[in-house]
Amino acid sequence: GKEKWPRGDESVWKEGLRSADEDVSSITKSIVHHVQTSLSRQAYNLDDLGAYQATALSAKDNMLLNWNETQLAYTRKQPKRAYYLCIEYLMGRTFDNAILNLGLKDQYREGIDQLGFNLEDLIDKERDAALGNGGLGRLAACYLDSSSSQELPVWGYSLRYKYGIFQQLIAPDGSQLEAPDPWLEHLNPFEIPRYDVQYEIRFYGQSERTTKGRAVWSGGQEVLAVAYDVMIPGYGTKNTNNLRLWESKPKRGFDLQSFNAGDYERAVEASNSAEAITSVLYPNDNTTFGKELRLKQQYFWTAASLADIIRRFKSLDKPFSALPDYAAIQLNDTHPTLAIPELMRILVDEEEVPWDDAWEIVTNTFFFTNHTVLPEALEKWAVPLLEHLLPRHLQIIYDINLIFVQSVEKKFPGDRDRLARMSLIEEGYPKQVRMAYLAIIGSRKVNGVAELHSELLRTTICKDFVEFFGISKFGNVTNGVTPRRWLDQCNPGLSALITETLKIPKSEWLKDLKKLQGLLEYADDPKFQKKWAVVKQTNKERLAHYVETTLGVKINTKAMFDVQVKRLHEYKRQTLNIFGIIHRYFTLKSITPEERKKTNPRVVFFAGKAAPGYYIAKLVIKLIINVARVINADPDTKEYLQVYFLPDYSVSVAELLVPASNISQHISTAGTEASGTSNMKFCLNGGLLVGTVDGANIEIGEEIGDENVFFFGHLTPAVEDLRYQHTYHPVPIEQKCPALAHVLNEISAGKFGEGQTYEPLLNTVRHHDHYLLTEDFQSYIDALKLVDEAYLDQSKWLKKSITTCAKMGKFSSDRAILDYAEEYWSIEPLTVE
Ligand code: C3B
Repeated sequence: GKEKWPRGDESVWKEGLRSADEDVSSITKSIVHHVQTSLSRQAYNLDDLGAYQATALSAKDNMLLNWNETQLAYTRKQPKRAYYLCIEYLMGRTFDNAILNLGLKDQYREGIDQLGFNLEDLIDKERDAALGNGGLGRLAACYLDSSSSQELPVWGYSLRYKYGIFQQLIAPDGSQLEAPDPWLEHLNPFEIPRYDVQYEIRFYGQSERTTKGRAVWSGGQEVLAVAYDVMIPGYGTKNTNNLRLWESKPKRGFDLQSFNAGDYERAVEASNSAEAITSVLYPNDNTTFGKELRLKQQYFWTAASLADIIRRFKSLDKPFSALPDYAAIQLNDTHPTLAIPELMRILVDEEEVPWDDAWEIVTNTFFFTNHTVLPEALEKWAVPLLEHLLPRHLQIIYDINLIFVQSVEKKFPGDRDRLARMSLIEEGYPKQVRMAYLAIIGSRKVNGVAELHSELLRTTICKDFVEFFGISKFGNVTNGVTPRRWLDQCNPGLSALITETLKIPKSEWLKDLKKLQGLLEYADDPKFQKKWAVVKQTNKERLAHYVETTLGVKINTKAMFDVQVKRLHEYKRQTLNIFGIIHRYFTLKSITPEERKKTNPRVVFFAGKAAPGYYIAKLVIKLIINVARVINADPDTKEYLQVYFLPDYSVSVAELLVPASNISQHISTAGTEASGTSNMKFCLNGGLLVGTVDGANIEIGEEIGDENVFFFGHLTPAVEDLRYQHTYHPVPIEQKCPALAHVLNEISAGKFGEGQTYEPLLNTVRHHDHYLLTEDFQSYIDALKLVDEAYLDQSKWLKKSITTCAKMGKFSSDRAILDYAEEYWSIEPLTVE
């Protein structure tokens, strides 16, 4: 028969539908409406926070309309979708980005002005959504922006942590202190609770094998996963994807059985433990911790996400063998690897798919990205813990392993060492499950995040697996960053200059970043260089203003701004930087005032958090702060060298620092930084790099020309040999690198506060020197000398700066996400009309 309108009168429905508020007067009406209703306030008692909330709600309405259209289009057209499972999304602020992507920033600015507020002040009222530690989480956020902007059907899945990454405070003695980040304590205008989307997630209990490889898992504890949706607007398109965050809740308000038995306390305890699962983000970056609650988080999130994906797939009424034609699931690092045994469990135990067919489906649905080769970051879970928390999953892992090991034996008969090396189970007390190996064998393809890193994977961690599966399973997708947030939004001056110079609409180059190459013909043009320099200077003053209001210090904005901002980690070598600064300070002290006047004045900024349990990293912060204290107060040198540690680094602080830098430092020991992504952001904003031949630095050099990067240090192939020598044929640091030895001795002697405090840190360099500071120090100092010389010739410097920006097109996350879409997920753009 004829299709009927679902309910009631279609025309009444259609009349009720709202359209977007795109002109200034509809925008102000919508804001006033939200003040009146959503906030139940009035013009008379509205402060900046309230005005921000009402304005954000109005922007949310606009996004929701597009979000609805997008989801409807997906439901109707049933394209293959990709699901990006990442345990961290470091989103930062949403409002500014939303109105930019909607193309309504000017209209909102004017509307807010008419209502008597200032747009920038309102933007500043938003708290960062800091559900991530560093690079991995920020990459996920950039990829969501690009997937919407490129009109790709991609959904993100993660956890709705009640507390994001901790707030960093600095004690008077320079120690890092941690405070919770209650980011949800005010209304969050950008999330939609979906109380109708809930799944029950089981933990503990017993698993009993039945027939045909199946089992029944029962008992234990059941927890509810409730969905919260976050809209991801694309730039210059209606396409608006979704990030679905799970919150844990007790299954019933509290455990009735215990309640009836009169044990109220126990009942409340059960409800607390359910809620604990999504209460806080683990603050470790590039290390594992092995805590039961973390494993619970991983399973809770992957099980809820898979239940959701499978429910959606089942509504299509297709056989399970078609799952890989409708869904690609990206495992971002090993954190969601339990999705592999979980999908096996759903298919085999619940849907009664034969084991081999289920495995075929699994290995065509999942894709795996590795983000680090650091051994301390390779996840392994103790077998007894898994057995206790997820008994059925452990059985499945054992079954997968048995079949896998048999196939290895078949291909390499009698090679027992190989079997032990490749087994999912590492022998020892206790036995451990190697999550990376499970992710490799359970996925269609595996990739690293920069050329060097992917090559290191193929030759180290994945070597045996390359020999078993063949090389074509192991690819590379070099990371990228979104030019919307990391240029247009954070550097409006540069964005405007680029648009004016290229003489094309902003929307064109922002979505096709290779178009920046059009700037090359102006790289030598003095008039253009002047404009370029003015933009940088304005950004430096904006940063100086921020520093003045937060630290209460005035900064010389005429000096070169030198920035190192990233998580504190020994492999990232903030130590090299601070030791270099001390060396520079001693050098400045040793020359005459006349000679000093000829030097290049430098202001060095550090920022970054240390994991709360990472003792050495915290000592580095303390050292930086105490060195800064001495240097900044020295009347002989303070005009030429200043050092600042900006507390509580965040996405929003990065948006101030990145556009203001003249030079930034990416100086990890060769072979340790998988990619790095802030290196891309600095270059995109015309900042130059000092860097090692590591991660994406290498590809940046290839694009912009090695002569435009200040490279230094040993190369990856030398690292292993050097470490061997340090261990077995150590040479005293006084011989190996006298300049560095002098720096360490002065620290020991108490030049920067109680020397004893720093001994454990200094000893990591004096003994073993795993990160090879003594090997790279001299070449680092030499590189910085070249930086100084280059900066003194401003016209040459500006040419390098313009050329750098112009050639950064490759590093747009649009390129990266399209690469995943084509080479991995096989999904296609779908334009929402
Ligand atoms: C990071 C790596 O340390 C960076 O080199 C890389 O650019 C980003 O991932 C994105 O790929 N990383 C992280 O932030 N956390 C981890 N646990 C592992 C890697």
